[in-house]
Amino acid sequence: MALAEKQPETETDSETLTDGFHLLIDALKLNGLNTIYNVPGIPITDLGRYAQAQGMRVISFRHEQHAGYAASVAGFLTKKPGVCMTVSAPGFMNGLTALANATTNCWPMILISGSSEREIVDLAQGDYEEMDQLAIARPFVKAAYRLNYAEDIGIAVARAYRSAVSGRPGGVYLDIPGAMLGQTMPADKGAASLVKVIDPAPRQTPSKEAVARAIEVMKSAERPLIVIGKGAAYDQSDDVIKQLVETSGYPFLPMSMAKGILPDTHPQCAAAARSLVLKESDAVIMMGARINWLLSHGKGRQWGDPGSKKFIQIDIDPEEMDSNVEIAAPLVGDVGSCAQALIEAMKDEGIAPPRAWLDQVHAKAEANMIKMAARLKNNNIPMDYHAALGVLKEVISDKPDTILVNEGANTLDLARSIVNIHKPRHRIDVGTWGVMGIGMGAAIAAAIETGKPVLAVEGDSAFGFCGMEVETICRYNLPVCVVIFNNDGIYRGDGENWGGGSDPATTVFVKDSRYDQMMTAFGGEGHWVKTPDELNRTVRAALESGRPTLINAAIDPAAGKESGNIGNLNPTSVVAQARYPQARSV
Ligand code: OXT
Ligand code: ADP
Ligand code: MG
Repeated sequence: MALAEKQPETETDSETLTDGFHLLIDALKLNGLNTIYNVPGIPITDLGRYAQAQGMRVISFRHEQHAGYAASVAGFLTKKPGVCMTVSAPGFMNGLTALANATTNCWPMILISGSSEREIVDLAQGDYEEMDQLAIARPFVKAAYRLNYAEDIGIAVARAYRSAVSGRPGGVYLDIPGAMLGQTMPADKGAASLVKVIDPAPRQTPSKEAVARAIEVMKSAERPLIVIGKGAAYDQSDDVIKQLVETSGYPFLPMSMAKGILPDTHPQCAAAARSLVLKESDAVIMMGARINWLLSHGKGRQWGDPGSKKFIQIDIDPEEMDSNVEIAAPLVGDVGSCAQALIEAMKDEGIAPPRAWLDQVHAKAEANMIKMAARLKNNNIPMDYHAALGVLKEVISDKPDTILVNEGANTLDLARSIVNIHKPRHRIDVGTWGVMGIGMGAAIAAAIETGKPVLAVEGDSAFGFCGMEVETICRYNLPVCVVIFNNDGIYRGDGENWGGGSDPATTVFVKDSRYDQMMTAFGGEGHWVKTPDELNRTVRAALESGRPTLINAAIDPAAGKESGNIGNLNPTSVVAQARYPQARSV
């Protein structure tokens, strides 16, 4: 339809008219999207105000990237698209990183950005914050839509919702040229134009043949394993997953954000025997987990002899099959339906792993846990990671409802293996990209969406990417306790300038930085702690009080490893090794 035919009505009675602002708010609310994570500015400042006036929760951040991370985590936690709203060009670009991260992690999110008028953008006439945002968003999302007419808002929001959550979830971009918001139309026609999505992510059951194929693999398995990924956590079929694991008797290995679907303390948990189960297993059920870099692409020494195992893969996305290794039994569908189908098909098939395999896994896990336990109870000053995490492990065990947010390198890798998670979706971390800076957005979304206490365990570098959002935490008075593992740097705080100059090393920060004062600056609690005992007392007090708190925990600058557990991914060369003898020791 031509633009001229769609000009707004001319009545002035605000009772009988509605506008783009209100239709957008009504469309979101109609679909149960009641929270917006945003940074205000032209042209969406009033949209945020009106949304708040209409009863929506509008959480304003200091930077769009963190509003975006919060929206994506809201999507992960709720199975509904998290909504982030930004201004045009620079605000949009800031939000786009988070939108791309949502797509990468398979989390549903809608980024709504204000934009300049099409006719000016298309002729590149230099508008305020001009950018062809729709085109730029496309490579990073499942779908990107532009809204030119207020009367299309209903259908556009429905399409965005459905695109974000159906099939493999991901990011969706919705472009709203500022003038569209001001368009008016009769209120009754506007109300009739709204669309409530029905069954946007239908359950998807695998075929009988596919299930039979999987059962054949399971029947011949001598050393079976179930790898559970964050797609399973997202699915929220916690009881069915538990039933499958317990009925099969298979050891299970949780990927980091799948920890807690079954508690890490479950007798079948093989997290502490990771190397053994990956290498020695002969049949692996992948459940909502991609065989990507986090699993060495299913190849190499970690996985034992090539061809030594068969894979069954449960995934909502058929294209995921055979992406890295041959999948003997693809089960395309949602985790809950596939797990249920397996449980039913397993009956009377006598599927049970040989005792010897379970004993072997158990013995390895026990040995690793005993080794670990011995390291957790030290009182070294300065503290090392193990002592500090030993404290946090006990705290989470006593308060299992606490949601753990975790980022950094050593801070991440050690917390993942040390701190047990007891409930589903109670661990949020750097995800598939290993991205730093998700911490404060994730903590804010976790607190807002669940109302539960949040413990954010942050490397000092990781925190630096998002630290200003402590003001947001204070402003909304959220029950978030941030613990910074302050080792004065990235990986370690004792690096040196290899050129011998007076500039600090590339990986070190100001020694003994008072991050705690950032929280007190905004009215929260701040503590600088140096012993496990002080850490224990202050964290427990923070979680009990629910007050925004930042605990600056002094960690030995020499305690960390270069790149944590993934130092092997750093490129090097014989030239570099010869030129810099130091390179061999980091
Ligand atoms: O079986 P074996 O014997 O092998 O033992 C294993 C387990 O069985 C055992 N285990 C246990 N033992 C006992 N008890 C229990 N409960 C237990 N559980 C497990 O422990 C071992 C190891 O087990 P794990 O951890 O499961 O296995 P592993 O081998 O590590 O698993 C492999 C992986 C790949 C699955 C795992 O390592 C993983 O998930 N890794 C994720 C890594 C990641 O994503 N890292 C973040 C990125 S690093 C880097 O890129 C950083 N940057 C650059 C940058 C980034 N990322 N982003 C942006 C926007 N810009 C720049 C930066 C700047 S990190 C970083 C900052 C770092 O500094 P900080 O100050 O923030 O942090 P610090 O390092 O603390 O200073
Ligand atoms: P992890 O990092 O925990 O290993 P990944 O993010 O790599 O997990 O994998 C998640 C997988 O789960 C993706 O391939 C995605 O398509 C899939 N997935 C997402 N939601 C569902 C669902 N409801 N049912 C089945 N698979 C799902
Ligand atoms: Mg650090």
